[in-house]
Amino acid sequence: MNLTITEVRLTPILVADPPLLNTQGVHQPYTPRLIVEVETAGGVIGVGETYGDTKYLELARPFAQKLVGRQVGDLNGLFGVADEVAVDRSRVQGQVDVGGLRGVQTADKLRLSVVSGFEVACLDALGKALGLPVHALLGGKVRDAVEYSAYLFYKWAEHPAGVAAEKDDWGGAVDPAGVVEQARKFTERYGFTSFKLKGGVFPPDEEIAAVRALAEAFPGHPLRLDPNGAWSVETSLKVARELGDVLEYLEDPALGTAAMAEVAARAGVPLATNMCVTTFAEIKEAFTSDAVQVVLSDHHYWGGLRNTQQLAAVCRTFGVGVSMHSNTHLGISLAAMTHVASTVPNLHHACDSHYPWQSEDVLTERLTFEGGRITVPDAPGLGVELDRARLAELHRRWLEDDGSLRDRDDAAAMRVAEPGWVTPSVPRW
Ligand code: GKR
Ligand code: MG
Repeated sequence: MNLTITEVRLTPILVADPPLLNTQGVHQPYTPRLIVEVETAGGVIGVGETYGDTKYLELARPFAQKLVGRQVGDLNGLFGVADEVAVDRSRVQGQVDVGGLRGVQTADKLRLSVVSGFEVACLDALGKALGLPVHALLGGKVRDAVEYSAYLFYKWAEHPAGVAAEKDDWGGAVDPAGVVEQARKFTERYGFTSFKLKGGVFPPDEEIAAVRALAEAFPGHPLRLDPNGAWSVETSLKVARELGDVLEYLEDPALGTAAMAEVAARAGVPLATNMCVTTFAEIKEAFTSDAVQVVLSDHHYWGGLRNTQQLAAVCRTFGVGVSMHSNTHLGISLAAMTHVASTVPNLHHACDSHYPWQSEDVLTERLTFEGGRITVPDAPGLGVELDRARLAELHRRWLEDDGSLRDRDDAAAMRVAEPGWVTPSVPRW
């Protein structure tokens, strides 16, 4: 069996996305993703997926070239390749985007997000070559199905008039009744039993009312609210007081570890984060100050599936919970999330996934939720198959774009409806 990498293909694509609202603005009608294919001398092809904005592509392209000639099983070596690429492209180092929805975006995090796409593709290829599912390569599943939560968003019925977009059948949701209606659709279509509402969009009292309405409509079901750091410490504490009896956890109410620690000390509800603990370096301060009780891992920016397992082990050591964050993603990433989640013993909360919002995919068969769960695939590799015709179509969309959609920009999309909109740089409420 020859496991030498002979070719690596990168295919940037644009995927349809509904007008989902968050504190930065609204999702654009199409969002970029990058599909990675790693081919071995033995003719096995592994697939991976990661963020597809230009800054990721600029790192992924030289990375791909350096992979040729290496062994597909040399997963630790991927981090060395990432370092080489970063040194070659030193201008990317130090690039920082403060206050993004995924926390501070350092050069290191960009690098790790690129590594994750290649790591997943290598694991898929290795699994296919050995006839083993990815979860077996990660030490074996400890559960047969992984539970996901319904990821509710305030949403316009359509993208603004005049904006080219695909239609969706979710309808609008801009008040408590709309949120409950959306939650019902999620339960009918996918059987989810826990719910997360993306907040930070409307004044906190309106979002409190929406969560209360969910609690009445779905008594006893786990609920979460995530304003992506849009609130001050005082506002966070007020929301915690008013919703403490129905929340499983409050996610990133305030921005930064210090503010989260202040909230956590008095909130009386657990705090979760995908914003203030996004790298290993951020763990010490957050855990020693008790700023967070649940870390939401995203295997993309944590640097892959094996790093996600390491994060879970650190969380276990400190008695901190772990679950999974999601950004707009397709089935390859969902399969990767499901494999790694199946191997984490201390996973006690349903994982997030945007997948139901994505009507398009690059797989021959979509992954399906049953009772809010995805059965862990036991086929070799990730257990998914690339639909090349679909991939080519979505790539054509990327090629034909004038550049305005190749980098996700929720604030720019919001300005179409609200000229002058700027993403707030301080807590909005
Ligand atoms: O898709 O609008 C969105 C979310 O707000 C996403 O960007 C966040 O990264 O889902 C994420 C979160 O939990 O913070
Ligand atoms: Mg979040």
